[in-house]
Order: sequence, then C-alpha cells, then structure tokens
Amino acid sequence: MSSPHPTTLKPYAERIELHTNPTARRILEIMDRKKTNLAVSVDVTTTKEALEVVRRVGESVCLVKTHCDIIEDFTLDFANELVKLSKELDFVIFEDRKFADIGNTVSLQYSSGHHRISSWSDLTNAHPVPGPGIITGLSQVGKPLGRALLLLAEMSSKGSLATGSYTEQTYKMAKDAGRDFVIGFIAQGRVDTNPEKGEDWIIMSPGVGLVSKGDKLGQQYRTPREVVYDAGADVIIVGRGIYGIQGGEKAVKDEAERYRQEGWKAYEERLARK
Ligand code: 5IU
Repeated sequence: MSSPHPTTLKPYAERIELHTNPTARRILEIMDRKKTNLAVSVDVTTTKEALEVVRRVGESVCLVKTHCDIIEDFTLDFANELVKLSKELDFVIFEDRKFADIGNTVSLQYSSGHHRISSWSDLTNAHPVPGPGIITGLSQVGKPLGRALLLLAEMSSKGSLATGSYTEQTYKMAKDAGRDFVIGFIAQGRVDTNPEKGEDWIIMSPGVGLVSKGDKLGQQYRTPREVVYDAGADVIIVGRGIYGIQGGEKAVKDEAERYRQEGWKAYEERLARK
C-alpha cells in the first residue's frame, strides 16, 4: 500500500498557518472549532426554504454551498440574511458558480448583475478550461475583499472529462497562480501530488451520501469515510442526502449531525494512521 498523502496526516488546526488567504484560514479555524468537515449544499428554489435549511444545519457545518441562480426570489436582502446567519452560526458561504469564461467576463459575472456574488460569498469556484486568465479576472475582484477560489479539478458525475492530464494541469495552474487567492480544489481525492514542504490545498468533494449510490442523471455517491479516509479529501459536500430527508425540521437537523459525525470520525481515523 502506498504511504498516506502528507496533508492528510496533519490536523486542520496545524494547517491554518500554512495559509495566508483569510477565507482559507477561516475555513480551517471553523473546522477545528466546530469539529466539522461537513458542507451542506442548499439546492432549493426559494429564499424561504433556503434559510430554513441553513438554520437547521448551521450548527453542524463549516460551510454552506449555494446556487444563487436557482433561487426564484433571490434578492440582496436574502444574501445579507445569509451573511448574518454565517456570522451567528459560524460557517463560510460558498457560491458554487463554476465560472467558465474569459477573465474579463468572469470578473463582471462575479461582481455585477443581479447576484453580485463577490459582495456576499466568501468562496467560489471556476473551471480551469479557459486558462489562467480566469483566475486573474476573478482575483481582481475577489482578492481585495479577502475572498477565495477553488479550481474544479474533477467532478463526481459519470463520464466527466475532468480526469488524467486535465486534472494534473489544473493542479499545475493553481500552483503557478500561488495560494493567495486559489486555496484548493473541488475534486474526488488528493490531486496535489508530491506537495512541497509548507504547501497546503483544501480539497472539497461533492457526491457524498450514506444511503443512495447515485441518481438518474449521472450523479455518483460515496460515503464520508470513502471520501475523507480513503481518498483524503478535507470537506464533504452533501445536498439531497440532508435537505431532502423526509420527516421535517428535526430530521434535517439530525441528518446533518449524522453526516458531521461520520465525516469527523473518518478524519480522526486518518490522523491516527501515523
Ligand atoms: N456538484 C456535484 N458534483 C461535482 C461538482 C458539484 O455534485 O462534481 I464540481 C454539486 C451539485 C450539487 C451538489 O449542488 O454538489 C451535490 O448535490 P447532491 O448531494 O444533492 O447530489
């Protein structure tokens, strides 16, 4: 068996000092303080439902992930309420925008339009497919605000083209950009092969479920243990497995807590491999 990836042997708390980006530091601080590597993806279509889910899961998560363009009645008042909750309940906001255009366009998509993502979202993500200009364009907007970016190195869906040398080149693009704005990857495991001393990337994995193995549209699920212990990701992202659970308010809260415990147990076990 190959030896464990060095990053996976370090406690989240010891990784804080390896980051200069304020959002990266805050994510690791929250993970350590709240003992959680759970992110909940709130993929509902009204502000009322979204805020309800966030209030139910807030105590159990390090991060709330949104898709603001699926919310029918999105307003900046809603975004402000989300920011308020993120401070009260201690989590980071991650708008899963998956930017994919040239630098000039993404900087406008990030700062302007109906959603003004950079004004309320701590973290967002981008496809590397347009080349490094996408990072420069987003960082011009986000870096002065202390925001952070993840690059999409892999996807959880069946038949994804983001594999092999595409994934390797994504890692290289992030390294070349430096870690003051790009803080990690959306990926299915450690894509930061052979990191140098002091190099640290935060890896977040969607496609996580304790019950279902997938959906009819190509989504594929692994358990928190497979993602955190076997694959070495840092944050598990769970959507329907939590907000979609039947049984009302308490059931959603309890399910978030169940995933938090599973994710944390897998993290503690991976640290114990030393
Ligand atoms: N998401 C994925 N897979 C990916 C990427 C993003 O599922 O590779 I990149 C998003 C889509 C959805 C959430 O918002 O993560 C997962 O939701 P479910 O747990 O409901 O499948």
